[in-house]
Amino acid sequence: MDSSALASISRLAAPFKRLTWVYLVRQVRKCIMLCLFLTGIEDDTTYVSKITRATKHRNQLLAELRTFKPNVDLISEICILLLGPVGSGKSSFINSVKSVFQGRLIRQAIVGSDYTSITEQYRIYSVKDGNNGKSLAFRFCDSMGLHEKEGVGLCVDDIPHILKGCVPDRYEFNPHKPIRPDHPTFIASPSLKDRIHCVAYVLDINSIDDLSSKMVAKFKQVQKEVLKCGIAQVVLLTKMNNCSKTLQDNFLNMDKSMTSQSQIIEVSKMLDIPTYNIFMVENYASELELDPLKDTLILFVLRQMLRVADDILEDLSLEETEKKTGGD
Ligand SMILES: Nc1nc2c(ncn2[C@@H]2O[C@H](COP(=O)(O)OP(=O)(O)O)[C@@H](O)[C@H]2O)c(=O)[nH]1
Ligand SMILES: [Mg+2]
Repeated sequence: MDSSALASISRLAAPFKRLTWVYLVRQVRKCIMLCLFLTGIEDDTTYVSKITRATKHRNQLLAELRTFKPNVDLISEICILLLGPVGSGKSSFINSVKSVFQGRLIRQAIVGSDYTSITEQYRIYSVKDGNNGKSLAFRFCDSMGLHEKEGVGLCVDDIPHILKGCVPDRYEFNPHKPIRPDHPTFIASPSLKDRIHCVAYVLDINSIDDLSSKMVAKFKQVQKEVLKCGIAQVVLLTKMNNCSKTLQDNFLNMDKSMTSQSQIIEVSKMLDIPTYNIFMVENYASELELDPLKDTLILFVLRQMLRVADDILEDLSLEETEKKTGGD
């Protein structure tokens, strides 16, 4: 065979050689993936990639919330009131938010599901930025738990006073008697900054079906007061198990992943609150270390709450300005 014939054969064979190489590389890659899977390393690589992505999102949300400022000049902090049955996770949510900003677990708000161990005090908590120790532009109000029975738990007649900002930090609730304007610590002329700007109804996601009709009626009673004051309302469903699985690690579309959940649809119907204002969260309970996946969800939920409050605040501030100027 002459050299020109050899050259044309080799030209003709070139694409097949390349195909063979591609085929070989693919086979080797498949073998490596199979070995990794069999040795359990593949799971680890997926886990590491999940944590890396969660950490990135957590840090972005942290940066955004650290510089958050309410839209309205009249206030420097958005005040979120948590309302819900005893044991639903109100205090744990406050501790969880504090923990994420401090970079370590904080157990400041008293946590406990035993009725007798529950404090009857109204508490207002600011949240500090672990980087510089400064207070962030939001705070939480932790109240006594709601109970279906009258004379047990937070008295509904206390609610308008709490919403208007008349109840001071550390006020001791009396389930039988609401605070009165002649109480020595009653805040008689609260300004917009003392008011509640967002109410979050907190419910254990696993006990939605067990909520009695009396409890739902109590919620409706409370909602009536909240609506009368023109305050933003959201729902926080706590104790979600394995948040990353439910959200399918879709950090960019967490709102979409949430609103499609059956519990959210159920609560939306029950409390007549749109699905986009109902959030799921997994609080820190018995953990010893922070988890970037949990942090991301906690921060995401907090950001959504602040956005809802901010939108409504413009209306409230207008009302306040009108009051000051005598409605001119
Ligand atoms: N697993 C789990 N436990 C939680 C969660 N939130 C709260 N808890 C636990 O539920 C119990 C009641 O929580 P707590 O914050 O005191 O509820 P509160 O009465 O509404 O303030 C405590 O034992 C918490 O550790 C959560 O998201 N997941
Ligand atoms: Mg509590």
